[in-house]
Amino acid sequence: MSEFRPIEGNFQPAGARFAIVVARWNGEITESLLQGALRAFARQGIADDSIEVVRVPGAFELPLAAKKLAETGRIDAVLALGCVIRGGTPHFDYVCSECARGVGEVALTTGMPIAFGVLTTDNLQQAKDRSGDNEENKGEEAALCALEMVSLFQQLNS
Ligand code: INI
Repeated sequence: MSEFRPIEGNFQPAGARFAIVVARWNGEITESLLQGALRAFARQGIADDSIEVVRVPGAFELPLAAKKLAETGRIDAVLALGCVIRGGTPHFDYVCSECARGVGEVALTTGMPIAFGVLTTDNLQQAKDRSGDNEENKGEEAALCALEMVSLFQQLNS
């Protein structure tokens, strides 16, 4: 039997602080993603005053706001929440790819976990299906991801 014990995070990092950046585009959906994230945090005992909520115009702006927050020094992880719904032009592809690329770049350049809670869907129904009051909610998934990554980093730093 292997003697290796994997190092992995849990959902209750000590004294952690979070920022949630929410895009206003498709606001009905992104507000539901925010509610999902807040539900997940509350379930894990994260106090409201450990969470900052910041709004930006659209998904394209999420990476820059995440970078700004990461650089404040008062946050341990950022959640980027947005919703891009396919339209009839290539605009969708540009917004999606720049948002995803940017979020990844911010995580790597700042060294901070940035959870990618951005829906990229073909239609409104798909977005509703992934932002409801259940475990499919991608905001909830992003919060759990951020909690786990902060906990993991705390262990790796100790
Ligand atoms: N932003 C979104 O978050 N979702 C969308 O579906 C969307 N569409 O379809 O255009 C969108 N566009 C705005 C974009 O994110 C920027 O805010 C805008 O281009 C200004 O930089």
